[in-house]
Amino acid sequence: MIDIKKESRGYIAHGVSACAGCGMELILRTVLNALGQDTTLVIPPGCSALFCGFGKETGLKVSTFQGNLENSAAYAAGIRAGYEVQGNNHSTVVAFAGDGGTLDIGLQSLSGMMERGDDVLYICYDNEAYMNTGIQGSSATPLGAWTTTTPTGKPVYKKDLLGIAMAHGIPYCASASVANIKDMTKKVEKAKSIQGPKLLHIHCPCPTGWGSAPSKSIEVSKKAVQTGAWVLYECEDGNIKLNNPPKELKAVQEYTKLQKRFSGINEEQLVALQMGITKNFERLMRMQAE
Ligand SMILES: Cc1ncc(C[n+]2csc(CCOP(=O)(O)OP(=O)(O)O)c2C)c(N)n1
Ligand code: SF4
Ligand SMILES: [Mg+2]
Repeated sequence: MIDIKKESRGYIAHGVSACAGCGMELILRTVLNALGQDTTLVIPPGCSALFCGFGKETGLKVSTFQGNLENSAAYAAGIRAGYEVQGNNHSTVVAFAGDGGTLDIGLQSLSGMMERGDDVLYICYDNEAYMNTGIQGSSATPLGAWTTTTPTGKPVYKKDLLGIAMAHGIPYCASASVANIKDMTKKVEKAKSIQGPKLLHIHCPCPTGWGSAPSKSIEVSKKAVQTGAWVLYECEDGNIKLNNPPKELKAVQEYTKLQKRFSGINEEQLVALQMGITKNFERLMRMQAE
């Protein structure tokens, strides 16, 4: 097999682009650089589908299939099963889906994949709303954040995707962020080396939906990690490990003030958001110690 990456730069064609400062594009480039040519991708509708292309054109240099929003995990499991029948146990099969396609619409098929133990790497890039259809709130939207369907700020907390994955007892799951590309690459490589279902939940800055400056995407992501709004950790065979956790969390305003989606947040919501973040961080630290 010719490794296209050696022939050109990366596995995404030049000239194919998302909005300026999009975290999703950086995540997909990083993931494919880590996985290599022998990868088969399933991508549902969402912003990442633009890389699949239209008609006879594609922006991706690995095998890719665009499925439906509700069943990326089922498609990936089916492809894996087909490869096994053909005697192919070397290709990495990956579902690459947004938060809406994962935590809401595709959750049932993801649960089935994890329960059956299919050898699939599932990656959710989490930009915390249905961005491709105009910024509707999802169950991954944080408390207090504006979206077109939560005009006064989302009234409830974000769903805990890794908690759901851990409850299925899968061999490996982890969170990652563009705030730390080295850490993300390590986790993708580790997931590739493990047999069975793996899930990576990757925080994905979206300047268009978050109202943040395109040039500040990495800074915003770093603030998410420093405030505990996004915790970097992994769970391997049931053992939780936080990856370089901050010694002390910064106040959540350090993160929210960089994004217009939080500009209308009221005092009560801000207190609740801070409380949820602190509680979640302390809970994970306790789970690590157990
Ligand atoms: C079952 C179904 N419902 C709705 C849609 C319309 N739709 C296409 S893309 C999209 C947004 C998906 O959001 P997410 O998975 O978070 O990805 P993002 O656009 O944020 O990258 C929606 C709702 C669809 N294709 N299928
Ligand atoms: S709307 Fe957000 S996720 Fe979609 S391409 Fe633009 S920056 Fe990326
Ligand atoms: Mg989304």
